[in-house]
Amino acid sequence: MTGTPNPLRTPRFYLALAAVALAAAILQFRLGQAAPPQLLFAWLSHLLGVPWIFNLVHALPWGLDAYAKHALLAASYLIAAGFGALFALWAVARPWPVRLAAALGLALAGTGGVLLPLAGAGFFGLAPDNYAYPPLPALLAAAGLAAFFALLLDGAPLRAAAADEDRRRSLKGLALLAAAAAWPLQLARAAGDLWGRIRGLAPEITPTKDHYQVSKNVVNPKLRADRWRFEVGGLVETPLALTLEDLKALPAVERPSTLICISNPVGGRLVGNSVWTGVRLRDLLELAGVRPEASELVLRAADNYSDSFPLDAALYEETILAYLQNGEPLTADHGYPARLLVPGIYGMKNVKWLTRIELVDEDYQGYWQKRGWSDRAVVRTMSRIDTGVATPTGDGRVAIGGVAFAGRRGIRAVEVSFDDGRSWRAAELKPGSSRITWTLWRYLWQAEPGRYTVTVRAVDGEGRTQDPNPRPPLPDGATGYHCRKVRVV
Ligand SMILES: Nc1nc2c(c(=O)[nH]1)N[C@H]1C(S)=C(S)[C@@H](COP(=O)(O)O)O[C@H]1N2
Ligand SMILES: [Mo]
Repeated sequence: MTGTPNPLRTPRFYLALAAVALAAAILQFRLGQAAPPQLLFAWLSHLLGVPWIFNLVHALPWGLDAYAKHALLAASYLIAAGFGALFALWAVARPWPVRLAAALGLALAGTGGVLLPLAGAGFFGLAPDNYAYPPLPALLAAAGLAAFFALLLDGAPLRAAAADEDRRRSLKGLALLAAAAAWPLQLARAAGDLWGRIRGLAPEITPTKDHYQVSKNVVNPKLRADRWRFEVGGLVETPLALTLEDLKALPAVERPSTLICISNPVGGRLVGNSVWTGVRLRDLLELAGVRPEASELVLRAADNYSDSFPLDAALYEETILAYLQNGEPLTADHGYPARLLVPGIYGMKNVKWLTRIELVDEDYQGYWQKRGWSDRAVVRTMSRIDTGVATPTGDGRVAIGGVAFAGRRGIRAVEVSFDDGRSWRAAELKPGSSRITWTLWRYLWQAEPGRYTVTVRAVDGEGRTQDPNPRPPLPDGATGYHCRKVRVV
């Protein structure tokens, strides 16, 4: 064997491939640009069926479900880059016209399919109007690709194993350092009042960074406020077109409101409670003048998403077009510059990146309804145990807790059972929640160390106890009691 080693036989080749795929995926997430892997994802999820993917993603342990889309995107880049590299390797040994054609083809595919979409110009330059245009990513992606091909041509093996050993040791050191830094933080947290001290219990107001994030998109749109318009049309007297400035000039309301995804499984984390600020939708509808025939609203968004709900829900005084979450402008993932919040119905009807509302006089089937999910989508009563380990209260007892939510009906009571539902004991409710927010609950008792199986159920504001029959999220939202092992140490 002489000459340059076969790149396919070097670990560096595969490392470089993985690094480029990961870098492209991360870039795409940071910048919110649509690219071919998104189309591939849409096609795959269509082919495999959405419920199947949902179940698979929800089954992932350790909160990995939050990274499922990143992994999928990285994998699709990896596959694309792998095919490109194989094709290049095949072409290298051919006569020059084939080499030239292959080089042109790869350059075209790379530019039109990767660089332009990453730069915000869309797939082969076909930009959707609302996406932003940062020029930097194109350069970064070009640099990444150049580095990749440089690595590919230089087939040298990885550094010596000793260097690896060093790296492993310093990683271990870093992990220990992080763990040591986390310890005083834990202690500081334990000093608060009991509600705040129960380990694992969700805070009443979910910080934006912890608020669950769901959308149909692999990559969410990043809209520019200066180009954004919010329109009201259809069966109205005066169609409206408002800028973000116009919207902010109208009287605003602010209140906490709980959002829950219809695909949230029993005990799941796709639920959050933020403080939202915005304009009452009914004020906007009053400005436009709703015609008497109108019975339903169709909501359309910049990501080609749409959904609908009945006019009476639009007129609730808590239904708002929000532009602040927890006092800050909406983040791109939560719908910047504005999104709808309508209490009592599942998250999917709370349209983000909202661009248009149309009043119509007939039933409309939105994005998820066409895929089998409920159209009425009224939130079912749920309750969750947040604590895997009970917290000592300091007076010889231990505390467990969680959240309960019933859409617009409010929570009247929460009960826990230690004998699989044969007997129930009343939990304490944290005062101060509203009808449209979740309610925190806790239960304190004198306990011997050991493992306990705890079940929880809630009673809504209309006096109805949560549905005990286990049902999966599709099509109407999950039902059944949350049951969980709790340790007392
Ligand atoms: N434009 C648009 N709005 C959307 C979606 C979407 O894919 N596109 N997903 C919906 C779904 S399924 C849910 S559960 C909520 C989640 O809102 P959040 O990410 O702010 O928690 O947004 C809804 N609004
Ligand atoms: Mo959802």
